[in-house]
Amino acid sequence: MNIRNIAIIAHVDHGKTTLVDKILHQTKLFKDHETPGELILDNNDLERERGITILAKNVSVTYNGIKINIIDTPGHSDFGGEVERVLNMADGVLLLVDAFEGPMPQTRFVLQKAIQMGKKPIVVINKVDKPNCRPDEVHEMVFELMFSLEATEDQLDFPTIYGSAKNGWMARDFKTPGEDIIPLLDAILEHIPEPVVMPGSLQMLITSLDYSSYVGRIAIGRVNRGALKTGQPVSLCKRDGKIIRSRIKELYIFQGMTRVKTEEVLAGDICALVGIEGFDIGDTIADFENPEPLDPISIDEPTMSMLFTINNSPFFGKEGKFVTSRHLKERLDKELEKNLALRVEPTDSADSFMVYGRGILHLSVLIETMRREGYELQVGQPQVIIKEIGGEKCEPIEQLTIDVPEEYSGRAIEMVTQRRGEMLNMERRGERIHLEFKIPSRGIIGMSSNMLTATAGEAVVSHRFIAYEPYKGKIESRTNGSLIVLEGGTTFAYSLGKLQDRGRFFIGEHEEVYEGMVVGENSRPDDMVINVTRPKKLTNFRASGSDDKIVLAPPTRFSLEEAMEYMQKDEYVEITPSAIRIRKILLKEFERKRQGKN
Ligand SMILES: Nc1nc2c(ncn2[C@@H]2O[C@H](COP(=O)(O)OP(=O)(O)OP(=O)(O)O)[C@@H](O)[C@H]2O)c(=O)[nH]1
Ligand SMILES: [Mg+2]
Repeated sequence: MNIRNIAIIAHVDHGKTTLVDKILHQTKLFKDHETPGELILDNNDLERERGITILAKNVSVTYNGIKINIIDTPGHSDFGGEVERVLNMADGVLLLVDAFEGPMPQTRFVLQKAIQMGKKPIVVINKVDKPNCRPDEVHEMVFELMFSLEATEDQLDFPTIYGSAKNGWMARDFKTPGEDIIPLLDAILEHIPEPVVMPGSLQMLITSLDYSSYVGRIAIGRVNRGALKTGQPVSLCKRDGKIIRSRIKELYIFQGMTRVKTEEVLAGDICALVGIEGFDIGDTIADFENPEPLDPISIDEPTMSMLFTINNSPFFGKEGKFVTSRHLKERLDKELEKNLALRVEPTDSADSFMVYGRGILHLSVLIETMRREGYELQVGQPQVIIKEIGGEKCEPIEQLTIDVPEEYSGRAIEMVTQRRGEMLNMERRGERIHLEFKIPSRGIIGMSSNMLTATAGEAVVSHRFIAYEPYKGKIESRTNGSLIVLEGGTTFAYSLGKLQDRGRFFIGEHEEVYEGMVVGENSRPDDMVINVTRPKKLTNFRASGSDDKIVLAPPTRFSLEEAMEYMQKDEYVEITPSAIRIRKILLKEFERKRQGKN
């Protein structure tokens, strides 16, 4: 069969999408006059801006008469479940590893899944153009990692390709850079097995989905046995054993970056189809008369929850288009159609919903998308999901790695230990120290910005969920209180200037604020209410402003994720298309005092 199915897997930022890009270029998908730019696959706004892949994507190219279906996967650990699922469509993987960083937590996770599922790996040591990279050492590390993951003989006998996806070359040997990525394509044809097709009636596992507002949900998967035809009646085998009779309306295969309509798809190929009602990920599309389901696949359980509520700040409705609880509910319902790891539950209040996800990034991507669409909302502090397992209170635990220059390693270790992290390993890698810890997810929330500050921006931090373990006890969170606005209005340099020694500010002069808004961080542990809207009193002798050239320190501006990690339990983050503000849930000081007493 003239097909190869591969998934590209790696830790975040190791260069997967860049490589897929180059493969698409190399196989002359683009006519010379078309210049689609870089990272054409990261095609939604957020992916482009942040340079990360959020959703796995299928593309396909033809090389030497053979069709290669390629699945580009996200590298961030919040989306690990997605990678695991789409591996079901592949026979082999390209494991990309950064020639400088070497294997990272997510490398281990995705590789382990691929090894367990029996996929044949090709190792690509990428970014060999980086100064101080160490391809040989990294190669050795990958081998050891594979060995420790109990790879089979055949898997351990992996071919290795070196190169620079960015510079558009791949070669068997990193000392002799090439001009193109042909050596990688050759290795794929040579080493990745073609799909094995078993005899039997139709089977296709639905492993992924897409959503279109015209046709609704689109099922994506690989035809395991038999063939699919347009118009064909089929059975949909649900996870719970139920069988729904259905018919295929439209069939598509992947070609380059697009999907093309087709009449028939044979076993071994990957396709997308429209017309099946009521399917979920993990269901099997099977023969109409004689349905035989495949084993269902599991979907990651959420590990984090957050309250979503309508905006009820004094600035409600000023900046957004969609602001009511009905808007919020409809938007969340729509999201559930395609965001597989997301759960939404109603609360006692019709204005609020409990939203469950895989982590800060997973949830912040949703919130950021909503604000761009014109929504206003508020969110509560993210909480990890505590479970009772065998009568014991358990919490999510993560593996955390930190790479820092030696001089900062002491501070990094101290910070992690304070948050109930346990050091597992420490080794020198060149000028830097590589640290490995086990730590409750709770401890990681809010840590990364502090870690960067403590290490002069040098720390490379990475973490991923390992398992639920017994609760590790209280963790001290932020040790600074908030600076809270006493009276709404416009901020003045005069009043901000006088308060500069109280802490750091999140706002500058001439900004609109409201009572109860958090505008800074107190240098002391308690909250403090301050007056930032008082102008300098005019006197008869001088015109205002002439004598007070106040120099304000530039304010700290939080990104959405930073704000989510920074906020306290009694605060909300207010999100509108034009602003991200932190506020007290109770805006008036007397209300907060009264609640504090109860
Ligand atoms: N120096 C160097 N940089 C590279 C190379 N390949 C990719 N990069 C850069 O690394 C960054 C991340 O590349 P991506 O291709 O987006 O990485 P990714 O693995 O798809 O990332 P996620 O999808 O978010 O997991 C980009 O800034 C690339 O330009 C390379 O060979 N050398
Ligand atoms: Mg990517």
